[in-house]
Amino acid sequence: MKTVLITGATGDVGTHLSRELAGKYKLRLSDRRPMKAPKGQTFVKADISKMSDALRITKGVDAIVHLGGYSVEGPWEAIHKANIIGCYNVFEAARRNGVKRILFPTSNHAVGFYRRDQKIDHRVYIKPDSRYGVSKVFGEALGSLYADKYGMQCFMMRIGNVGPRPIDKRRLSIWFSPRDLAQLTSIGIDHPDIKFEIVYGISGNKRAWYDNSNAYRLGYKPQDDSEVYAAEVLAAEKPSTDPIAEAHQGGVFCSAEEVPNPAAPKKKGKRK
Ligand code: 15L
Repeated sequence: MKTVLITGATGDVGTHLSRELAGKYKLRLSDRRPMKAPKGQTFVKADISKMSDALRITKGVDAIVHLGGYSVEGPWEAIHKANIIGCYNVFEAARRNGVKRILFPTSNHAVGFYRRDQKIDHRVYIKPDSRYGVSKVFGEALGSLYADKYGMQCFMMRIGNVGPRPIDKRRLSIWFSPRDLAQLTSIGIDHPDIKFEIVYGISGNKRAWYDNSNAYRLGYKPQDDSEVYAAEVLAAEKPSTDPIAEAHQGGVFCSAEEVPNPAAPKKKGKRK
């Protein structure tokens, strides 16, 4: 059984992922916040903005799913520490420890300034919608560098919005169910022929803005489609007062300076 490190394990995506992958891999969970590891998994407390911590947690694993970081638009200092320094530390620590495979859950916000009437694939040039989006592009660039220069196998998932169900009209296009997240992550961990790939982390949504053919080429067969929730979600949707958010795929990330985490609506700038 492969040993897989999940950073940012106490966050929303990390919680869904570790639950879904339990039993399939030997999971080593890590975060700067403490948690009790479920049976059969281990937890290691670490702050990835410190290289010594990054080196400690990446030792002896077969693959890394690097979820740890600042997960929404917010102050540059926080994004810089977690998503630029922290992300670099994880890639570099993986290289020094001889870990070949790294999965980086990048974000729809790396390309959030594409308009909603456009369909984009994995080859479009980047159009980040926020400082957060720029930090995700930085992670994609690190993946490309570490693949080309050091022969690492890097799987970049531009994640939409993970949750048990889509929460609003925009998320009907980018929803990613936990079981589809687990399936795509497993492809990233196990596919024998990964060098550097960008895929979109979304379910098989009828309303998708993405041509996800690269994920399908690698064997991804999503089981869910947000369309089953569409009538209910649209009936609850309030009319938009933000034409910039409404026109672009990244929504409010395109217009706001701070965005609350939808998984924790009362707290700003919560970490994944
Ligand atoms: C993201 O990248 C965030 O991590 C998540 O909290 C959501 O805001 C999501 O994008 C989204 O676009 O809904």
